[in-house]
Amino acid sequence: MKQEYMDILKDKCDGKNLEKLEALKNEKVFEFVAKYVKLCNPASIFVRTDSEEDAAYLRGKTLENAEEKTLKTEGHSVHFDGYYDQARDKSNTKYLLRPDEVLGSDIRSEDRVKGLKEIHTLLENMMAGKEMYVCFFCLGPTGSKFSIPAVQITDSSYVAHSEDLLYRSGYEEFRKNENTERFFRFVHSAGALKNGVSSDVYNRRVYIDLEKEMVFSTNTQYAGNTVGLKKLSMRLAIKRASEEGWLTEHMFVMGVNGNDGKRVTYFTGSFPSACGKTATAMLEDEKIIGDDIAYLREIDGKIRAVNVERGIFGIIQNVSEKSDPEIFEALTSPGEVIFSNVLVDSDNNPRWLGDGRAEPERGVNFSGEWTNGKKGPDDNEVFFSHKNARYTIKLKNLKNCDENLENPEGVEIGGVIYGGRDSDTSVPALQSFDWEHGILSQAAAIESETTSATLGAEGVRKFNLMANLDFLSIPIGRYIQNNLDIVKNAEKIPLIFHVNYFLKGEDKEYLNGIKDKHVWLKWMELRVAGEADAIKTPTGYIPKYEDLKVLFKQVLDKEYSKEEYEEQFKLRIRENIAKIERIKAIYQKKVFDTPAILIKTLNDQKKRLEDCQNANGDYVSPFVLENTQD
Ligand code: SPV
Ligand code: MN
Repeated sequence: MKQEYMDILKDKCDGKNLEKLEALKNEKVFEFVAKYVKLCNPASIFVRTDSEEDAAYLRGKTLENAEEKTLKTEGHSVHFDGYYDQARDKSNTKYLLRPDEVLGSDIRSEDRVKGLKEIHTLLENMMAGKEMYVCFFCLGPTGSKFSIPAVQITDSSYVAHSEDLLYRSGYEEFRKNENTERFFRFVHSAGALKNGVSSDVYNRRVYIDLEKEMVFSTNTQYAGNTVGLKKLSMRLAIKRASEEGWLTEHMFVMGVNGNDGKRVTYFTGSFPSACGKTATAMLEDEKIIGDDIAYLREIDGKIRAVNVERGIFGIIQNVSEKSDPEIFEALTSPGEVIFSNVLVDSDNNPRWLGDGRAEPERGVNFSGEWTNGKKGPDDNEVFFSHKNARYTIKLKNLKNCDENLENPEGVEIGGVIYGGRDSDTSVPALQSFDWEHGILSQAAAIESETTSATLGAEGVRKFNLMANLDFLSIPIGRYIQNNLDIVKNAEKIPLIFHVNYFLKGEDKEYLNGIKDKHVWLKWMELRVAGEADAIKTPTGYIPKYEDLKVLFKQVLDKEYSKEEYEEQFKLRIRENIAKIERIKAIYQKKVFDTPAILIKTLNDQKKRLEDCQNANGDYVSPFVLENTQD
């Protein structure tokens, strides 16, 4: 280690931790750590290897620092984020760009020089009196060509602990590959703490330096802003993937059993937050690999994917024994789980909205002592548990975790699913005509209606292509082109599907039950295997009534009526045309590099819809469409 780094580190780092660092023989790591030790000025440094002893040390620290408290069930703990720190801070998350770099108007950025200066000034002495945790991770399975090494520096034991559950340890990978020069770097400080939570919310920042593949985060604890390996790394990985010809997607990866369990077909799926993505990945009796972020590559003519993570940071609202038995069981059994922003009741048990039990009258939550009817500092009513309350758990603690989670080759993808919250336009399940049609008319056209879980009015449609808009670090048009190009040398191209779990009838009630998604997945599995027929419509292929009737019986033991099918799968032409106009306006007015083929694809779809409208009216029964097949 260069003397200048040693001089900085030896004051803060005891012999044991210095040894752990030196064993890596990696000057780039020494340089990075020394630079931020000097700037942030922690009281001490802990270096995390892959050992269980180090994991236990971090768990102990979370309790000592009061960032977590133990709950009644063995292995369970709770963490609270500050009252104003309950979600990703979109307005303070920015890319640091040089004056000649342009990402587009929907992607927030800041002048690189100015932003770097600001964040380095904020970080000065920010860790004074605290311990700095230096942690090594591997994004994706270890020993895999998909994977990316990463180093996280943080002064939050909660962040380090969460990362332990969510990511593969990477210390040994760094040690094996002494010359690793290119790795993602994350620097996080929770900043000043009051009652264990970040108190300086006005100086909350998440700044992304794409050039150095580095992200800074200050004055926040909420995992979406701080766990570098999650959404922060995703932004870096989208850029790297674009340069190297693969994809980083906001996708789950899961296996669906087919042919009476003799076949597994793997799917990836992209849905905006709070649209059923985790619930889909976690379907009972199917196989979960991941619920949030996937890397996809074309290898030997096939599209293969890995889960970037090894754990889940999932929304806990509405997880009940009835709706999500697999996860409910894991959340109520002994084992390592971090609950965040739930309520802790007088028995020291976690409680959350929609947990299927009688609502508590009092307890402790992210607002402090809570009783029914409490108003927060902003005068809003405080629910007993936050709508974005979450759980953090290792996937291997789930009964339905797939054996390929750690497969360095990933899994071959048979189908890709896109979805959003749409009350009145798309049918519940739809297959695109081909890859290009799916990417352009479905993935690039995702809109999702806001819920009461987000700020602002409810039911407003928000454009969110591939459910990835929040994380794009390249211009939108290029990102779409990358999605088109990934299959250009593929021999087996995955099918693309679109789902809508949120369709409502005239009475504003949902037309589908919460479990119906399982039927759509089974239908898709049959389509990939070539074992189900479909009806061609102007927007894509839809299931046949006869097939769904059988599947509803098999999967849910439910009689599925012709009337239900007709109402759910009728083609809503007026709404579909209106959607095309909205999406076209975005691509024509707001996106500067829209691929020409996108507008053509939307125009062709509009023409097919208009022809159908002229022949059949605004709303067309699937039975009519079936009888007019060419
Ligand atoms: C999401 O909001 O899409 C999440 C949680 O997966 S967060 O870590 O906040 O991004
Ligand atoms: Mn997500």
